[in-house]
Amino acid sequence: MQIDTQLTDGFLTARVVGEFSAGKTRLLSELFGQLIPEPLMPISSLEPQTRLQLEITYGDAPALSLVERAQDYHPARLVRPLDEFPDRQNLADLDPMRYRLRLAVSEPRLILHEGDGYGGEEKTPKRLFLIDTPGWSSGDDELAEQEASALMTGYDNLALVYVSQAGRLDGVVNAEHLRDFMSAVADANFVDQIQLLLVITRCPSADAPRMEKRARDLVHRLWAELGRDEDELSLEIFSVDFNAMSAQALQQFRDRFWLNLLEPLKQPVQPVGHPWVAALRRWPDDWDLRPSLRETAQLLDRAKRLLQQARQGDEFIAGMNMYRLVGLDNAALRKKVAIAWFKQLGCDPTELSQWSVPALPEPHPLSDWWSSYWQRQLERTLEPVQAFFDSTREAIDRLTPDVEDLQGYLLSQLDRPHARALSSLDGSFGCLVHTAQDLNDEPAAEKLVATLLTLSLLQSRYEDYYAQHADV
Ligand SMILES: Nc1nc2c(ncn2[C@@H]2O[C@H](COP(=O)(O)OP(=O)(O)OP(=O)(O)O)[C@@H](O)[C@H]2O)c(=O)[nH]1
Ligand SMILES: [Mg+2]
Repeated sequence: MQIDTQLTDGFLTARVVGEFSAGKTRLLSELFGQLIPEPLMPISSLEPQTRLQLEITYGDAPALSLVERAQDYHPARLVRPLDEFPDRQNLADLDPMRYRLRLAVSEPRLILHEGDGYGGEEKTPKRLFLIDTPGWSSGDDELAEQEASALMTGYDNLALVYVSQAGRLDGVVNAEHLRDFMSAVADANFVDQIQLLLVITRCPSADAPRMEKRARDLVHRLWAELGRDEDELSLEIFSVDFNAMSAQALQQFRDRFWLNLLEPLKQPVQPVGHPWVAALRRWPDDWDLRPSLRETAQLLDRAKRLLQQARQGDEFIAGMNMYRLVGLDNAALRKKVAIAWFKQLGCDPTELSQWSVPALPEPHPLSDWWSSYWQRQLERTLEPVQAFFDSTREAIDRLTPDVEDLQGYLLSQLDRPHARALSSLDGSFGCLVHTAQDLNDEPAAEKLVATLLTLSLLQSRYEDYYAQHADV
């Protein structure tokens, strides 16, 4: 159920940038909260911590892995899955320009339902990436410094997020980093307008208006120094203190953050639902159960029509009698009766044994259920029908000129198998197949699957109950 199908990696990213210990990783963790299980929670600490870029994107179930991916437009190669978030030391020998961590969370807002704009006409859903980057250190590690500045912007940016501690906003180091950052912003590719979200962490709420104004003035001044126009820049400022926020304030912050982040997409935000719903809606076309449901119903209908043809009133081979068979030997007599039988049915019913029960394409997530329940039930339902036609064939093969009353003979042989076959088609599985045809008009894949599974449970329970009490 949880296999991702049509969803592929998009090129669009939102990078989170800033000095070491600014609160970049904390911001992302707070944004996803309980969607990230404890062992996979990214590590925030008071010393430089993040070493590899951490891409957070959509997955039906939470998962963390080490991937090789130098550029946003390169496919990711899975190096190994991780069952807990590694600390800086454990990643020390990995090249940050080549390797990244990838954290999948079931946050539907990380799905770009109408694609990332690179598919041309084709708008297949894509994964959006929020990327946590290593912070700038205090300047004594030149290599780390270079890496940090190379990772500031992405190939195509939905937005860039700059994080600074309130207390460091006016610091010299931060001002220099911010200047570098602003010139990288000026050169970067954006979906629409240049979109900058600035988050001030450890900001006491009393200081918020003052800090926000200072931050805005600073950014605008640096932007003007680059010779750029204020109107080109869409700037949104947030001030938070994650350690002192109420649950309600945190939720308000999250909502406002997401709203601003996704704003350039101008795509309706999808309602948050069960992750299976999203997974089921992305099933490839050939996983659709409807054609197999229809085929099953057609098979049962065909069997029913043949059974109805097979008996006309009390006659199993209509209009035939011993008078019309006078003078024939055993073989000729049986042949003539068999031909009349085929004609009445409009086909050779021995073909019935070759009727194929529809199978699901491999690897369908419901293939076990289908083969051990659906196909099995269908075979059981058709068995008495086949048995009836086998009995007819045998009754014809036993015919001799001595039989006086042909119809009486056939009736005595076939009355019960025929009734058994009809009632098998009208049994609980036949009813389920009939009812399930209404699902052909159900547009929501998850409702179709849920209804079908519920009906099949109901049918199984009924059969169990019936089997237990049938003898009483
Ligand atoms: N009180 C308080 N602490 C915060 C806030 N934001 C972050 N912190 C703390 O600051 C420390 C650094 O946060 P991180 O999220 O690790 O910072 P970072 O920017 O990811 O740092 P690097 O990965 O080293 O670049 C952690 O101990 C956080 O818990 C905040 O709003 N208030
Ligand atoms: Mg970090």
